[in-house]
Amino acid sequence: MALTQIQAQIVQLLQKSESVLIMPSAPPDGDSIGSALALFLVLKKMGKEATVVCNEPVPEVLHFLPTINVIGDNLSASNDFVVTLDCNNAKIDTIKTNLEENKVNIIITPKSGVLSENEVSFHYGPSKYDLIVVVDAGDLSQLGKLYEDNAGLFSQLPVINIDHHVSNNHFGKINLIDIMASSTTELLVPILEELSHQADKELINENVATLLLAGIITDTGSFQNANTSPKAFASAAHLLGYGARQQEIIQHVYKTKNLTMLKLWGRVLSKIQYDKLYRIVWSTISANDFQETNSTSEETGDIIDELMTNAPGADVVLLIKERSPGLVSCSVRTTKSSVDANVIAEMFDGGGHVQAAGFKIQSDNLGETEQNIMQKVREYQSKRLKIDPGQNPEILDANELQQLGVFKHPAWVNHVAKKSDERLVEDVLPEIQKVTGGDEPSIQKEYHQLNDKIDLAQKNKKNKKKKLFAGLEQVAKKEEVFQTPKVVPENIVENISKEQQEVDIEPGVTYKFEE
Ligand SMILES: [Mn+2]
Repeated sequence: MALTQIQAQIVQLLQKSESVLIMPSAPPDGDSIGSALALFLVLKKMGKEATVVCNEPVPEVLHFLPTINVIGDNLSASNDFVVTLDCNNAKIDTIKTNLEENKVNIIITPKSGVLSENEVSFHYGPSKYDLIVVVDAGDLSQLGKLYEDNAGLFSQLPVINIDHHVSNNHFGKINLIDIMASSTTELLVPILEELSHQADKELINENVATLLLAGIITDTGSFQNANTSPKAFASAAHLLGYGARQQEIIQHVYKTKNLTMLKLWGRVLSKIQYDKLYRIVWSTISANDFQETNSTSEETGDIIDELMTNAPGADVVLLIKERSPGLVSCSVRTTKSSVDANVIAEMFDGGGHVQAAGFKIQSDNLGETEQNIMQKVREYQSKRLKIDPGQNPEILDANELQQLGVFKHPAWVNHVAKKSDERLVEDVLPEIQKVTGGDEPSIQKEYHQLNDKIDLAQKNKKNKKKKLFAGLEQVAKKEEVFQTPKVVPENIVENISKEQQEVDIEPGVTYKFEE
């Protein structure tokens, strides 16, 4: 397939460069890390120097990714600030420096002639890199301190910006921005293939393919989010052809939910609120919640997405977190594309996609910030829904929602989600392998058939969700309840703890309880 002009420029620049600095957005996710490491491996195979740096720690669920250990957290780039003096008009006799409080004076004595300010210029010292590639970041501020501390580097070196966020502000010299792409890794596939083609050797091995597929799977929520396009399926199928280890990704990302995360889930559910009038579901996580459940803000990634599947009737889902002292962050999801999460996030100087976005607010008062956020989001909704501004919200709290049976027991949700992920990926992906190489109409047709399949799988998932609610109090207090029932062949579920004997059980499944 012919490359676009921008893709071709990127290929050319990558080929020309010798030492590339690769920067994923922070906090890192499966897509930003997958993109950065896939590019790293390919450049290394081309015999180039490559460095990946990220400002924030990689979430533990992603530690299985190949070559994850190469990611550094600081830049050894030169920070030298060079003052240059043009000596055409005067010969130099001596140069001295002296320190005066917080200033340094450079004293230059001419042998002959006169020096003037016109002869002085400034620049940064030579860098060990010759190119910067920023992946999956809408804005340079998403690189955090690494950008702030090395701003000079960014004006000195060419920057390639590869991203799929609506909010991307085209900060690069070359900008490959496709908001229709499921993920940044999807955008990298044709570029890495072209590099292979021109190098006349295969640069995409199983590890590279696994990294690229990890970006697609995590950014589409395992092909369930609205951004799952025909191209996402086609790219995924293509990557399987390269030997991408899809099971490994699913196993680590979706099937390993640790106890601390489930405890945090309990906290989130016990604080959930639903504004029926303005159609908003939200919850908060305080610094205390993180501390007492021994979890970190990196572990909240999936919570908002699972909150979504449990928010019937809501348009907007918000998760407000006290991320670090003085910093509150908020994840925004919308349940339909006519409600724009990016617009909501922009009201608070954040950004993202149409149905998934986020923002940060400097504040050390979570309660007050929550109120401010809710007020603005209600204003947004009142315009959309044509509600008289100032009309009182109708709020249901966790207990009322529990009585209505709206929210499910997290252990059950987890159990169902696991089973459904297995079915979705195992059933669907091998079939879309056939799509590779197909023309546009046939891809579209395949895609619609696959979509029907997914709808069916999701319907099954919903039917299977039983009212297995053992009480939110229990959720927050009893750790044992969170242990997911182990599924063994022939629908036998073993090692159910004593507490779970009180809950309903699914027909056709044999449960074995602990002694
Ligand atoms: Mn992404």
